Amino acid sequence: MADLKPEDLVIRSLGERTIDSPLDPYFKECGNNHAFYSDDARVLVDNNLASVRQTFHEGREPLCFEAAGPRRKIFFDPAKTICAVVTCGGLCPGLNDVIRAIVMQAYHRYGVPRILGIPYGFEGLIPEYGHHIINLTPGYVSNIHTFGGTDLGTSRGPQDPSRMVDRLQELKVNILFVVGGDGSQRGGRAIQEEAFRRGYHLSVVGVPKTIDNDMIYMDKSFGYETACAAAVEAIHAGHTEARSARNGIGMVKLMGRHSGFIACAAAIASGEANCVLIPEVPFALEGDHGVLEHLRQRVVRRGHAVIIVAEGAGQDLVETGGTDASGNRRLGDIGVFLKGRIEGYFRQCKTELTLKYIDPSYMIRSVPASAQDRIYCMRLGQAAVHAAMAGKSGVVVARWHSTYVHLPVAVATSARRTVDPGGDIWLSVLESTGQPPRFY
Ligand code: JJ5
Repeated sequence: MADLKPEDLVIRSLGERTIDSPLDPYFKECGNNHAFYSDDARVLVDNNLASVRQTFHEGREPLCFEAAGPRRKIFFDPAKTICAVVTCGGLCPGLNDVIRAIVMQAYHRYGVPRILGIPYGFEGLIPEYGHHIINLTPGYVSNIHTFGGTDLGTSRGPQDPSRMVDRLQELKVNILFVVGGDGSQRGGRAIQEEAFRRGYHLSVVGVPKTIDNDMIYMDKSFGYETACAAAVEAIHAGHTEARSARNGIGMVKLMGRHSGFIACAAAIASGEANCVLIPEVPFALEGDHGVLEHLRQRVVRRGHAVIIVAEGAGQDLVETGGTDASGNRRLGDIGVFLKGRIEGYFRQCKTELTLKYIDPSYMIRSVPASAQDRIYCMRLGQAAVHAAMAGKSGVVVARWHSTYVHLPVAVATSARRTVDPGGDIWLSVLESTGQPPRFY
């Protein structure tokens, strides 16, 4: 969001906070006197010193996010609070860790006795689907983080906010945690607005999910590092296949509908990629300076090549049509398309070729989170519970400049983060692959 204004960053609360946090005696016992955060604690949006100086120079305060963390006074009386958790959209490493963190924090730290699991995404709030609400206890969630996927189940797509609020009211839910992507966070906001309209005190707090790492004002999204590590394994398989064949090409398609962060990171980390194609950098296939001839020359020179293609790359070249249940535009399969074109080109040039195409998307999405991602999911889940108990609503939790913050849903969903073709990540890709700066 280019032109953020201070009022865009104000976090809505359901009302005055009058209840002493049960964490107060706990923190004292732990010897931590600094654990509570005031609502005035702020984190700079732009921490570049020159920008900060400029805003002061203009007589303005620099733009800041509200810091996340436990509040001394909270809105909800834990003993009378009912929480619910829903996971939406595609799988991402760490979903179970987030569910577990929310349950453990709400139950053990705040003393919330009842936490409901909404099955299969927003569908679980529509009775006609016949899904059964799950009673989430510490016992239920204690081991779920050792598995990938989501123990709650998931589904794509929106449901009628009014009907979902009917169901939440019926279940007497006070707090809804939405673990999902931008569409689901917008869905959560629609629920929050409908509840507000009815005068129903419902706090909706989101934990943003995007395996593509394309959220703005987020250092990194949960599961992204785990996904990169799994993607490196797939690249290694592609490299092994390529090296073991005469004139072998290993082609690996990685996630990244609009942002090629996984493709770039995994390619750099693997040290085995010779060519990376991402949505942010257009490329030509044909001609002396196109991808096809570059690959052919590499194969002739070195006997093999490894090419990484992000799913959203080269969409100008492939047929597309329609949208999926989440409203995302259906992408043409650039992997299958490229495979055909590469094989056709080598045939035409009478250059022998063995091409192995690997599409590891589901293997990557379904792995359990790495140790670092587990820690991160735990912290995001804890921050979400603190925000909700304080009565914050219409927010997602994020980590920005290494600090946990509250972002209004409207800000978090206002734009996506992409790889800067003139920036240092892409430069590292060019340096590590040796591919030309442009295919034209
Ligand atoms: O329209 C979008 C969009 C807008 C912001 N489509 C995909 C991704 C996107 N973003 C980034 C984003 C991703 C996940 C979450 Cl939870 C959020 Cl809030 C934003």
